[in-house]
Amino acid sequence: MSRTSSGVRCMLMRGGTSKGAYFLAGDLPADPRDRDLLLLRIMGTPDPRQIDGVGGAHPLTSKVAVVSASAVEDADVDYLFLQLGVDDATVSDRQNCGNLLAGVGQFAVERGLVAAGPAETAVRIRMVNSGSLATARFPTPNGVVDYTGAAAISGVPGTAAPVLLDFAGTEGSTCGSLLPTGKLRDRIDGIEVSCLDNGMPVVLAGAADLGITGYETPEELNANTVLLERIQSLRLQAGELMGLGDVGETPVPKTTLVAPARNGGAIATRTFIPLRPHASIGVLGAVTVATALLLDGAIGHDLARLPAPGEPLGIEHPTGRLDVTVDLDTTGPAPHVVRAGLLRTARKLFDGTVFPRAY
Ligand code: NQM
Repeated sequence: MSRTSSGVRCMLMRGGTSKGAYFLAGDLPADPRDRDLLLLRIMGTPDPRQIDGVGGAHPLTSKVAVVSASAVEDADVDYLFLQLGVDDATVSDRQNCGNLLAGVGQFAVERGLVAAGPAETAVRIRMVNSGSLATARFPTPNGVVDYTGAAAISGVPGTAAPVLLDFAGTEGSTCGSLLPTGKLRDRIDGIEVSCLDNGMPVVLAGAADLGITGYETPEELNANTVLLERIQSLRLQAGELMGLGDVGETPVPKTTLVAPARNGGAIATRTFIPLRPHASIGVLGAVTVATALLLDGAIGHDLARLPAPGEPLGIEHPTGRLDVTVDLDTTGPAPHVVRAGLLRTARKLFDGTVFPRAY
């Protein structure tokens, strides 16, 4: 264990459109309570500016990945995602993060958990939060991780090496089933919603039903306190219906408001995590929204411009578009997700020793 009384080995990475601190599990306390208290001190939570830690003062930059050699045969590494609060001293393992996931394979090679291939490396990752499996495939010319490349993703300036993510078993990640309320639609506060979990528990509603266009900026949405109150009411009731209990203090379910696509995609989205407007959309959030679009009767299906079968669904968001492929088997009594995939990029920002603030 490379932990001293004052410092902990840590790599800061951008994963997709998020940023977080990556640790080897062995470099952190084994007891989850001690681990979480240490992580709060490292990230600078609770404090709206996280000024005394390495957190970035937003849920998208207050994230932690804990990585270890996998305990199961069909994976190379285990990845536990922890969402740290910014203003609140909370650490939650109740959701996945497909964005930080994008950096896990490269981190595993850098730390020697997985041997790099001569040209590219595929790392099989068990997402501990849900038990789902993902494969990350990325370039490793001459056996070394190369972060440079020509892949561009919306919400991140410039280009980087492509990380291809392929998911299996994401259905019911947190709630146990794809349609946790047992229905394609529910009615809450007089509005039709769909509650789905294909990697991320999401409540979908029509933007127009909540009195917005669905094309507002995150700043405009953040200033709309009436809207935020309505979203909180929706998600609190949806949380109960989805079997998640009282979700007042937890980051899931997220809410995504949908409107017709405007930029060549399948649908336009505005997502709240859980109340802060997302600058783009989460990876597994997008996978879940794309799944809803394919289900006749779910919110979004009728608004969507669906591509030819097998083609990616363009999920438009405030800073661009995330293209997702979802293979859905609808031949049985209930729809079943076969696989999902998408492209991300990730980058090592800093590798060294992080110093937690004193209590
Ligand atoms: O949905 C935001 C993000 C996420 C999580 C969130 C994510 C995902 O943008 O898989 O990536 O929903 O909290 O990183």
